[in-house]
Amino acid sequence: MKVVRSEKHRLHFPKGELYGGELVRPFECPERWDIVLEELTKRGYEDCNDPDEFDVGLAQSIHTPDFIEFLETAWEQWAAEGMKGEAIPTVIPARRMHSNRVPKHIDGKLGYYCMAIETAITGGTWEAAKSAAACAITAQKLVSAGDPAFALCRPPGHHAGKDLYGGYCFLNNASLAVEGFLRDGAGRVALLDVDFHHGNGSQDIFYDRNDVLFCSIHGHPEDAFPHFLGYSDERGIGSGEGFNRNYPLRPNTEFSAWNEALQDACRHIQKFAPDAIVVSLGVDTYKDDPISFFRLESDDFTNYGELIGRLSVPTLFIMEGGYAVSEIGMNAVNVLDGFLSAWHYSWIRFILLCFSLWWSNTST
Ligand code: Q9C
Ligand code: ZN
Repeated sequence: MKVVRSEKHRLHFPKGELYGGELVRPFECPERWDIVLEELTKRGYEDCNDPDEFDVGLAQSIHTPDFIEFLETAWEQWAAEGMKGEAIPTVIPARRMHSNRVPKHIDGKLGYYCMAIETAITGGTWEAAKSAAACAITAQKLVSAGDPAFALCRPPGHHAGKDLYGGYCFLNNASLAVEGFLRDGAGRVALLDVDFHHGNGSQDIFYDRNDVLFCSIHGHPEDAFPHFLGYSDERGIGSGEGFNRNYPLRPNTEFSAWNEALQDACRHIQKFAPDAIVVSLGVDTYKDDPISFFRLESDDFTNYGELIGRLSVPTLFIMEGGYAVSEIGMNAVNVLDGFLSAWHYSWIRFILLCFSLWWSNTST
């Protein structure tokens, strides 16, 4: 399995995240990336520190062109207004206000495009977001060419919608990869989101489509961020009906219950018979995650990686959340190791099957 990553992620590191009424050091920090890479290197993963250029055309088929232009110019506009801090909205188009007229002033624009205000925009944010998207697409090409891959994306992406940023996300890296697979000839792609938080952005992007099956296992929106999406009755719309599956789970959920949800999701994925699977890999389901409430242990990550590997479908892993920084490497790479053990095993089974067919042919 190859790893695609870019040093440019460091260009995005706001000083402040609005949390509990205070500006704290962001949970989504560059050390997360360092620790995952360190673990990958330790376990002998092949490192490709060289993503291709960011593909704007592809991005425009996932995000609206005005949103992309906003991300590109937000910092300039903010700085031009003489603002002293990092760019954070203060006004949001709430009920009965205009929510489809893009404001001219940057304060209005930020509120228009934001889904959660903990996420600040800085001078380096756009470059970093583009580099994460480029990693996802480069890794998708590797998978299309026949090898499983891991995109060590930072900033993450699954909260970013067609025209929404927030929840630490700007461009939806996993959705871009899904679109990449479809462009390269896949007929159907499954997007499996195992991050602790509901992948509201990915759901938003593919909600009316039947060529992408989206499955998400996450903290129940009654109890957890993003609060306004992720209920089990959200099943897709129009021809997309039945192609969106949410598994909201309650506080303190242990691996056994979490794994049952994953098994159900895997059954649906199998029935869907995708040409590729993209996994939104957040490891904030870990028991000691500082902002989440599931109870997975480090070994459980290996275990569910195997389950995904047994699907025997070309698979791309995209890094999303995970904020227990010292354990993020072990947990994320455990999923990859688990996947690879089952993946290799399924090839051995396949070769044995071919051999036994050949043998029974020649011996009769
Ligand atoms: N009290 C990702 O994992 N804040 N984003 C939650 C909880 C936002 C998480 C506050 C969490 C965003 C990619
Ligand atoms: Zn998360």
